[in-house]
Amino acid sequence: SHQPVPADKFSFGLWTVGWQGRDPFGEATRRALDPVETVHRLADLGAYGVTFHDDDLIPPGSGDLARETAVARFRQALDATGLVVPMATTNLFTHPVFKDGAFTANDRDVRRYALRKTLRNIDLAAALGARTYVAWGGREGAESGAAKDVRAALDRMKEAFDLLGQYVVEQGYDLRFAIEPKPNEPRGDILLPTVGHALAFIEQLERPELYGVNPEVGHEQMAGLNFPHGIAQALWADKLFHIDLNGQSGIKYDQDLRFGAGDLRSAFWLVDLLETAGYDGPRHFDFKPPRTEDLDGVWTSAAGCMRNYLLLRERAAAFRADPAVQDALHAARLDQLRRPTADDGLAGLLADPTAYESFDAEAAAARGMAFEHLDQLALEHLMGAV
Ligand code: 3MF
Ligand code: MG
Ligand code: MG
Ligand code: MG
Repeated sequence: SHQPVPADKFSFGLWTVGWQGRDPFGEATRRALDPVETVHRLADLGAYGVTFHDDDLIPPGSGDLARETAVARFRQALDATGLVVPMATTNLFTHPVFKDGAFTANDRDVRRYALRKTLRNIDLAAALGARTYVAWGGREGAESGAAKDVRAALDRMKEAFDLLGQYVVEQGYDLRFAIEPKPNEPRGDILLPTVGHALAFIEQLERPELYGVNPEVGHEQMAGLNFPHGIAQALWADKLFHIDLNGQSGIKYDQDLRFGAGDLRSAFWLVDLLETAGYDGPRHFDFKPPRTEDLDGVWTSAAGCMRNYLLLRERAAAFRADPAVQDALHAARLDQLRRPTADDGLAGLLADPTAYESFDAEAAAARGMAFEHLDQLALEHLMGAV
């Protein structure tokens, strides 16, 4: 069915549908949304979860009473709709105090404030039942060379994540961290720019098992990278803790189009991968309904994210089930790739004359791979021609 249901595990950030359309060149084009209204609208559309930055839910500068009221109203909406909070995150980028970053700001007092702000929202995330805490290093970066000592900044980044991990363990929270890479925007260059950088960083932490990644479609594509390939490596490393789905057309600013818009072919392979690789986390949309839209357009855009995912899920399943595709996969020797190269061991490999002495490299080189036929079948399925 193309009608989303909670079992599909679709979730949205408050800041996505709530984006008012402010950009570097223009003012807001839409009014602010009340988080309670958002929870009800998302539930009506068939989503299962809602996520938030601390500041999305609790307006910055709120006193204790206003904070408690905001949280209580939100909880009430969750209870009324059955929506869950699978993930929460911290806004460490909007306030001017974070202009040089948060965990890696050169100012030590800014770093200490950023950690306290994060720890405070981790308490709220745990209280609301979140199992994943996302960390996007919004302004952890630089525009010029000497402004950031990158090795010292990575020491501070590690220090921050180790402290956050220690806190979660000491509090007994059932919460893991998902680091969100992004190559640039709003800084000229951002630390941990890609999935690969983040995966390597995690291995340097005190408790690597507590940390994974939250890759975003557009962020990897901004770096010119193949998103499904990055996701496959994260899955291979058991580190795909969460995912930000949206659309992007090539290497340009962070477009945050609705899922399915932008690079549709890449979206097809992404859904094929998520649905066949056993990923069972949220399908989280981090998109921005374009500022051309009124609020009706916002909800149309949100519904489109989910519908496009479901359509692609159907198309990908049909592709995999097609006997012609199975033949084409065999002809392209995908089954051979799954077989170990030297299941006879190093000694067997060295002793096997067919592996080298009598191997006919010219004949092997002349064998076509039949990938074009395979990819054409994929396109036909994607375009609904079969
Ligand atoms: C920026 C993003 C962020 C993160 C969010 C969650 C505002 O490009 O993608 O969205 O996803 O901060 O940590
Ligand atoms: Mg984006
Ligand atoms: Mg983004
Ligand atoms: Mg994101």
